[in-house]
Amino acid sequence: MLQTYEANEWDNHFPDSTQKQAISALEEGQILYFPQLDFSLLAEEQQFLSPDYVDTKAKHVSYLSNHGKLWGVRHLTDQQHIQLQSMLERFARSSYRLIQNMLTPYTAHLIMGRTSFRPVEVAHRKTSYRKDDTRLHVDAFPSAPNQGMRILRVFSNINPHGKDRIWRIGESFEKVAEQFIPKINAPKLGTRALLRFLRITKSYRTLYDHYMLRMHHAMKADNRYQQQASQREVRFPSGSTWVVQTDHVSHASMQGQYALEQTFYLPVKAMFREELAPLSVLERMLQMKLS
Ligand SMILES: O=C(O)CCC(=O)C(=O)O
Ligand SMILES: [Fe+2]
Repeated sequence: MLQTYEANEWDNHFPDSTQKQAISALEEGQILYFPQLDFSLLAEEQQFLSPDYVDTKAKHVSYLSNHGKLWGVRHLTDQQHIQLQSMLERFARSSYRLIQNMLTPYTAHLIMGRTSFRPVEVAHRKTSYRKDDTRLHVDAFPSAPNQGMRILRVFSNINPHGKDRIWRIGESFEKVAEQFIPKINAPKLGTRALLRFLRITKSYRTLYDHYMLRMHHAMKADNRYQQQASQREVRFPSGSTWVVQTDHVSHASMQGQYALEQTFYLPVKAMFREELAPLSVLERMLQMKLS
């Protein structure tokens, strides 16, 4: 479930053999775990270790490196806005370097997604079931269809009080899909075009996105499944970093405060074993093209 690496620098170079092994592990649904890879904050960034700067309507602070845009914030002076933005930019760049060093063959295909800062205690967050990440799920974003691309994420626990971030990891993607996909109806005619026309979705919601989103909702809605599905608790200590493809790995975030996260998108064609992609698994199961 976890593949552990002793690296303690974001620029650490990994030999080819380690990289190959890491890519295989990742594509098979394992988590690359770096217990000593700490993201340290600068002195002036320590002030942001408080939930006060997150807009109450948002789950966390978000940042788009390519656009230099920070949102989901409140109570910031202009100077603090710049400081917080530069903290997220530094994390975005560090994460990119880690992927570049560890998963070099992916780099040419990698698309930079959102960076987030998560200073709110996970266990206390009140949300609707669909937004409730304390329930086992695979990631699928309602307004940002990824059209089959892989979701590759880097998380760092930066808790200053030594508190773990606690996840549950569920069963394999195939097992999840076998249980939920047969119960999901095909989309209604015209709905996906309308969502795009109204700009509710940022790009066209493909059949793949439809099934992934419905599966995400169905998993979270099923209380019995949440309790009875085979699962394991995993603790990520403060000062550790992990890399995971969250569209493939069933996960739930149970406890923890103060994390940084970087999302990347990766086209399926960049994978060593394309047949392991959720897109390929669902296409085999439904016996049709989904992209
Ligand atoms: O914040 C976390 O620990 C992960 C939450 C989660 O499931 C997600 O962001 O997809
Ligand atoms: Fe998630």
